[in-house]
Amino acid sequence: MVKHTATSVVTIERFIIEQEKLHPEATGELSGLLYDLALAAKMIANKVRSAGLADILGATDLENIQGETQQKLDVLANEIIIKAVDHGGRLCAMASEEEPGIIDIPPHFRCGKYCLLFDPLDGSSNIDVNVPVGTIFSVVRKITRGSRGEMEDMLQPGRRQVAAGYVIYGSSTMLVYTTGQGAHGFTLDPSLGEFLLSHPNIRTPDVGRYLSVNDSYHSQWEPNVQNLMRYYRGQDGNRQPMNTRYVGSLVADFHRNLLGGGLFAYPANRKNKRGKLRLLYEASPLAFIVEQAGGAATDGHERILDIQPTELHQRTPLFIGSTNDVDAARTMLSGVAKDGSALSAVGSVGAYARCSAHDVPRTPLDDAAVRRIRQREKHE
Ligand code: AFP
Repeated sequence: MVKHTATSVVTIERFIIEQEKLHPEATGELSGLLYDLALAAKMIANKVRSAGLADILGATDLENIQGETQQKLDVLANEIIIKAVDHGGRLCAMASEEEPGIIDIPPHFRCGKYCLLFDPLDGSSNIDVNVPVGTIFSVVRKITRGSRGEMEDMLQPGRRQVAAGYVIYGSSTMLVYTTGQGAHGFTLDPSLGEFLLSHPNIRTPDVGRYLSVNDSYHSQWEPNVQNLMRYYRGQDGNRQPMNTRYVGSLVADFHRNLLGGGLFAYPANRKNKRGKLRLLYEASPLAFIVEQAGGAATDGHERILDIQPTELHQRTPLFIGSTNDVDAARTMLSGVAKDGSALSAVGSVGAYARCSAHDVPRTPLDDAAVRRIRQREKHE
């Protein structure tokens, strides 16, 4: 792989082409799709940036499949993505968080070997108050025989993704993506109109600094989730308290934690038995990215990337971010440990060593490693 220095200017196009060369068998279809998505992201960024100026704010009367009120920018972003990718001959079908069923490729366009699943504008209820929003996408390979994509193609576990990414429309617009060779971030240079490589090979810290969770659900959580949150906050005396930061816009919360280290949690609660977030449009693509950056993601029992989806708009509880913090969730929610004291009893400050990318069981850290982590936490 080409080594880029901090001063070399690398456009996303150049980077995608360089990555493609690592696969001699590649046909260029995935590269073309990623480039089309980058173009869609620039178009959406443009709309988001001028949202306060144009008369496109506020909710429409439409309701999406989740029963939530759609914002006008959701509708626009959805259309922009579909139009940017439907004609390139790379896709056989699409699915969007904003649409009830599979989105077919128009009959006059050629079908390709990939399926795209996306959330066009996540966190859109925040648009009116100028809080960052984002786009999330996931690409899987077609597995059925016909030329058109079918439900079976869409309902694949996240580990089969060939690419995933997100775009954050914040103080600057950033696109972060992976094709399974690390997670790489690009910042949009508005004067050039190009995404430039700004965060090559992102690595997320093993132990998180931030905890992102909506506390207003506290009384609706199961007791084991309440205990887990007490542990993260250092209230049970078993770890340094994490800093709470919650934007309420998944991409913004995830992005901060990916770079700074931390855990985003959206547990199930009494009202939402499967949580709120969607497996295919939100949890799976972000799980692919976080694992590529050295982090992890679980629903509390199972690795997110191993969950077999059964429906397009399936929801899942989500604990995603720094590996040791995600391990604490898995350990406490699956009943292996009831509280943080049990975690430290197995030789951890909420920290388990990673054997490899995702294998379980994990080995407890040795005493020297625990001392190093405690030392590091003290200095943070
Ligand atoms: P909206 O798209 O309706 O704003 O929902 C955003 C979101 O799906 C995700 O981005 C947030 O993390 C989460 O919901 C916030 O949900 P709560 O308001 O229940 O905390």
